[in-house]
Amino acid sequence: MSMTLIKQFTGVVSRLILGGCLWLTMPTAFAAYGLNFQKPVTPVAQRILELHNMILIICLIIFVIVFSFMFYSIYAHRKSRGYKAAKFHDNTFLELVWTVIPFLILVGMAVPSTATLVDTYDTSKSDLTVKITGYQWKWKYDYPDQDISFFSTLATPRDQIENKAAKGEHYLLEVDNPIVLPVGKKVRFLVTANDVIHAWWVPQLGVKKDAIPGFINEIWARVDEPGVYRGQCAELCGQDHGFMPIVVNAVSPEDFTKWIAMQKDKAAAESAGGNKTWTKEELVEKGKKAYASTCAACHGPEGKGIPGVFPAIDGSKIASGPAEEHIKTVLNGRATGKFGAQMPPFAAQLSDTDVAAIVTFERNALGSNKTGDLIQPSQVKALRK
Ligand code: HEC
Ligand SMILES: [Cu+2]
Repeated sequence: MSMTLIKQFTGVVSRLILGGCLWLTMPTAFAAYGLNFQKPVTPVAQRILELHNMILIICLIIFVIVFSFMFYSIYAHRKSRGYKAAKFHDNTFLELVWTVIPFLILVGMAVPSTATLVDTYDTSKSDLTVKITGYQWKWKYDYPDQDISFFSTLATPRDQIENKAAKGEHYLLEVDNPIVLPVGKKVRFLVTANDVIHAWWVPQLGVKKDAIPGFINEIWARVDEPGVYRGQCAELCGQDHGFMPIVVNAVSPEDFTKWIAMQKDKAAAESAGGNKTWTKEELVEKGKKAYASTCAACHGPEGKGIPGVFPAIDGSKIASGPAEEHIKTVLNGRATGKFGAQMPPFAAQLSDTDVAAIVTFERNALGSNKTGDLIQPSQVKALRK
């Protein structure tokens, strides 16, 4: 290496170190970059944080000892002082020391790590079970014992995502229906997925679990402080993988009971809606909202699609042809192979009323579509397999 190259190199390194030191001394930098863990709110999250701190300190001590020793040796025994290296080998005592000490350190780290791991997997004696299912790109929460089930989708307005509006405080970390948990109760999560691999991750709960189609993974949390805790899907699960956040609402057991009752009322109202006859305005209004949360991710907020990947609904032959074909496409999905993606089936995700509303909206109020017909929930019901 030539002298100028060495000079350049040391210049860059010293500037990096200087910059790093300056950055570390700025208190705002810590807040903005979130250097530490988020505040733990479950016993497991607390244990994970303590484990992390302990191991970090052990690493730091080893780092300081090893590097001090190394730099001292290089400096004190340098050639310009005429130092001559000792010529010995096979020192049984030294060899024992450098085998036994690392072994003890490793055991010292393995014992608490394993204990924490065992704790995170111990889902026994739970008070409540919630099944979590990952979908592209939303979460479904089932409370089997309470007979409740709902979807949770991103609530950030499209305008914020496309930089047409200022970003909100919880940009991309807000949902329409948060998962609600009672504080002080051990909740067992059964985590799975419907299409591709997702991962349910809420840092403050100390929970991160892969959601894999065909498998059910178990994990648990006991939230001790009421509050709102946010997380995200932690898997590259498709084009909108950053758009399936998680919001956990931890409430008192009394509020939880009230919430359960409210969900039941909502479900009853929804199934009553399946039997009633709707007006076109009602359907279009409901359908517009449901389209935005369920279909717009692929077909676009204005139904323009993405050429070659997602067909446009605005001007689509199906959305202007016979209604039966349109409804069936939504219920059963489609994969003609002509596009870079598949249309997933929505029969299990959407109620008859939702499908009727979305299809009516698409046929009458999306882009230039204007068939003039309206679809009732009973028509959707008749087409379900
Ligand atoms: C994950 C992405 C995705 C989502 C979400 C999605 N679709 Fe699709 N959709 C597709 C793809 C891809 C096709 C083309 C499938 C094919 O023909 O091979 C398609 C096709 C369609 C078609 C037929 C269009 C035509 O002219 O061929 C309609 C109608 C439709 N979707 C409606 C909906 C509705 C209503 C929703 C919301 C309930 C929805 N889609 C949600 C990906 C999606
Ligand atoms: Cu995901």
